[in-house]
Amino acid sequence: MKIIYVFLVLLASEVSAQNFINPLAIPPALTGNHFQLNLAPSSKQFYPGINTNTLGFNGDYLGPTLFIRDGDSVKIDVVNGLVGETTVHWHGLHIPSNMDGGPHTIIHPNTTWNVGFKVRNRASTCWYHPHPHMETAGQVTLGLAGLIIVNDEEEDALNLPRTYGLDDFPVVLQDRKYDANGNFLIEALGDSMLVNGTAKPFLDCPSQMIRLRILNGSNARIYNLGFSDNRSFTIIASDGSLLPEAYSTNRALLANGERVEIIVDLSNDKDNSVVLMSYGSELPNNIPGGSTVGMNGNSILNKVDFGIMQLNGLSQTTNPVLSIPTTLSAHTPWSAASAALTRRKELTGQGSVGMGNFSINNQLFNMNVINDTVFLDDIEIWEIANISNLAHPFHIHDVPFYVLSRNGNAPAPHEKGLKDVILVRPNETVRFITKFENYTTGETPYMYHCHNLVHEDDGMMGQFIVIEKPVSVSEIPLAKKPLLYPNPTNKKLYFNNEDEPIISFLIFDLTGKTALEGTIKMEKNNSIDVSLLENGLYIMKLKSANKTYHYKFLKE
Ligand SMILES: [Cu+2]
Repeated sequence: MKIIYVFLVLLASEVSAQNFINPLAIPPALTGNHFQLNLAPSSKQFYPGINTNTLGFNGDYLGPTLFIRDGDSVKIDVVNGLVGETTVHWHGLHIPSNMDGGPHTIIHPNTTWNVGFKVRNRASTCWYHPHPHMETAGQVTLGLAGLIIVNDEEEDALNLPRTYGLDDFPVVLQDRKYDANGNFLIEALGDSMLVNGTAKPFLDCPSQMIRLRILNGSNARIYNLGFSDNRSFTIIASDGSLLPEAYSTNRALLANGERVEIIVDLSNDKDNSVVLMSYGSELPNNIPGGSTVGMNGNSILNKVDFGIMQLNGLSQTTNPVLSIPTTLSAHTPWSAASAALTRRKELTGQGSVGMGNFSINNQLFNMNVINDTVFLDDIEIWEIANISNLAHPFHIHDVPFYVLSRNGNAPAPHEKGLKDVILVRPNETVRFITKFENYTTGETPYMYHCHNLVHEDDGMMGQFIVIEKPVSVSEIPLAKKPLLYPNPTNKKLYFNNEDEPIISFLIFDLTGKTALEGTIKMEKNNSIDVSLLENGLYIMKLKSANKTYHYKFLKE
């Protein structure tokens, strides 16, 4: 009982005392082109004398930082030493869907998943974490997450701090809640902080420009980052790239799954300390962490300003970075006019941080339903409208995007780089543009979802496939693919299925909504009556016993 009592006192002093007594753990760096990640159960003392059950990649909590480079071919062997199934998703990387580690790509216990891909990303801070259906929050809470640092030539050429662990530091933010035995509770909001798995951390820094690569690795809490003396800092990167221009500010709002790279000027801070804070008191009620009320959402860290980590200024390194460039990175976002279509996603439902009936377009995730079909090399605008009562961070796999507008306004300076998570507040509509290039999906769809891990596990997720743009009917060689004609049509679509009997069909519109479906009698020539469909473009899926064919047709 004595241990438990001491433990609770430690937690209660978290907010008020702000005593930063433990050196920040820096995850080991792995370089090269072939990595091995072993997932295994473990335990760790976050507080002295209290053992907490954990999961880790190659260790007791979190995982190593993987350094990869644009253009390189990379292999990762993922060994599942857990009791149950898992998947591992490479968040932010543009890679084939069967390597993406979504919920369909299960790694069974005691098996190895061999991952291989070519790096096609700009210099950025990405991360990896499990993505099993309905169990993501649980596995991430116990410790399964790690960073990926992508390098490229453009970033190499800039005078930026980039010596890992010396002037360039990973900062993984996680709030946690413990039970009376000191084990993690799988909940939306925690009541104490871990940074890189360190409680009450301090970081000894050279008194010069330092770079923090900050990941919000929390289940639901959103951080309003700033420093205890309200000093300005410089944002240099968003999720998927450097920003076009360095942006000086004294606050950075960081939602779940988002990354921000900041430069902090400590050149006048030798023998001085400054605390990285979350100014939670400034958050509105509808941002997780900004409200003191709500089922499954209570926490002593809510709606208050709290210290996260103390930076101590020590001596400078031999070649300190003392100033950074203003212009960082070249960006030419696709123009809205080049988009093939606008796809609207409504964030729907009502609830609180840790529970509710949140969904996307009023549809809960179903592993067997493809919500959207995208054509390879199409540029699309996605319009994310939050009509629910809570802010949600929307994340899309496969491709990073550029923000076009937020409630009609041009993106803020810190949202002008590539992103893969975007926070959408209630009554907000965010439009982003992206190009679905390089990869069709084959058997494995890509995901999009709310990155509040509790909402994601509860079904606030959808999936899309990327297929070759259907060629015109005249280009389809006979017998390879059933003929579909006439196209356009105003009444009936005929298809010839001499070689391979078609047994069913599904017609959906370009937003993925099913318009018509049915079965086909096995006869030589068949037709489908589409006269009741509204005029417009549709996708037709014809299924034989072994194959599925996709067509685009116009009803007029
Ligand atoms: Cu959500």
